[in-house]
Amino acid sequence: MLELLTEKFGKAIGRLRDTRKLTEKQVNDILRDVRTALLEADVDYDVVKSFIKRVREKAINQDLSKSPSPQDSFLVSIYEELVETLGGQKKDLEKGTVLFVGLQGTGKTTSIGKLSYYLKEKGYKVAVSSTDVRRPAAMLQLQRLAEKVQVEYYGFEEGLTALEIAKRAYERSKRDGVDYLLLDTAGRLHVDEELMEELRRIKELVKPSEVIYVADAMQGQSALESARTFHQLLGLTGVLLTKMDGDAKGGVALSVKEALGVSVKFIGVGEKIEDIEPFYPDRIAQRILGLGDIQSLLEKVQKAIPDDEAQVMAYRVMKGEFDLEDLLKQIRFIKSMGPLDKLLGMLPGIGAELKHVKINENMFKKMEAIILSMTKQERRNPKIINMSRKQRIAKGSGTTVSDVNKVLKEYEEMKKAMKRMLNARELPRLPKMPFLFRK
Ligand SMILES: Nc1nc2c(ncn2[C@@H]2O[C@H](COP(=O)(O)OP(=O)(O)OP(=O)(O)O)[C@@H](O)[C@H]2O)c(=O)[nH]1
Ligand SMILES: [Mg+2]
Repeated sequence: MLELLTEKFGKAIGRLRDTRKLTEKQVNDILRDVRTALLEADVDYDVVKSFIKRVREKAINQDLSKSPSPQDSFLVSIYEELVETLGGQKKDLEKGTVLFVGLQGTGKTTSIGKLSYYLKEKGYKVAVSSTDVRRPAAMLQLQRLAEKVQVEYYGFEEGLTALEIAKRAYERSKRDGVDYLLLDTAGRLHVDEELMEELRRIKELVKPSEVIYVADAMQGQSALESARTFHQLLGLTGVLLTKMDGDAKGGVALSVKEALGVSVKFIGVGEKIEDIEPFYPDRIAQRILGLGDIQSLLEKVQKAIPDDEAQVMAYRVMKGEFDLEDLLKQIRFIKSMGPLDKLLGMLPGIGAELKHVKINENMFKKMEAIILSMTKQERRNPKIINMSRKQRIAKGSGTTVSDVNKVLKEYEEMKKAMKRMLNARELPRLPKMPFLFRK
């Protein structure tokens, strides 16, 4: 996701870091690179123009030559304006009835499933319902998702109109005291009057707290054209961008705020139920600028490793007791966090390079198999693993002795690295702003 932008920005930022003195010419050169990066990533032309203008004005007003570190100041300007372009402050989803609208196949129903999961995990009471009466399969799709996530699905007898369903679902949600009622609507191939009229009347009836436009990021700028029509008629309050995991260049994410005046609130990053992320402009800007998305990464890790487990493990590492049982646990945690390339993409500086590396998920499976073929005693005390034991382990896991050696070596290195890390006593606190990169 956003790899292209990250890669292209990387070039401009690299140039910035390599300069000793930041002259006006260099500022212009860097801004030209930034401009190209944005245009190539399919960011709306007007958005690019105004972005560059704002950064340049900021640079002039600040008088970079007077700054103790002109490079950092300039980079901060780029960062700040990027955050602004992406929507500024992250805004939460208002409680109440949330109406999802958009063209056919953009991911409305799937996203409602994901979002109901996301909100339920946060402890909210969620219900979903579908007004897509033209296609019974569409309602069934939502019902299945609701069953999977275990949130309430409001189904009604056949033959009701979309409006009647909306009304009943709304009334029931009030009675049930739900925090969020997520209301699905039918999609169309093109913006058409009948659909717009139906949506308008649903809106009037349920007075939604949010009207979320679901857009397919792969469609690039054209996704925004129809969004404008929806916005005029319905007054959107936010956008959910789906398929950000695909080959989308990501430009839409940067164009939404300026084009519509509302922000992206969530992004879909895969087909699975947990593949949804709230959209944090500051974190995304950090990611694009190659500063990594440390915060999101931490959240992911914290979710996968329960606090007390993590503490026990840290304590064991410090005492030099980190053994292969612990490693096995770690492998399982990592696996439970989902595809590794997604995870690593959030790390500072790695995102852009990652494009060329193929993360070998099989490696983890192999490691797991090897460790599982060891006896408990061996896992607790890897020192006793001699040649004949290695042969037995290799055979048991369907690998070779050299594979076993690799795992053992990796374990030793990991143990050392972890110890070093914890010995640094206090891990540096993560700064909110990217002041990190003085050479
Ligand atoms: N890769 C990927 N696929 C997605 C994402 N969101 C949705 N999809 C896929 O997009 C397809 C369409 O999704 P739906 O949720 O049925 O779309 P819809 O907007 O409800 O479609 P209609 O009801 O026909 O208008 C499905 O195959 C989803 O799995 C995403 O974030 N990433
Ligand atoms: Mg649907």
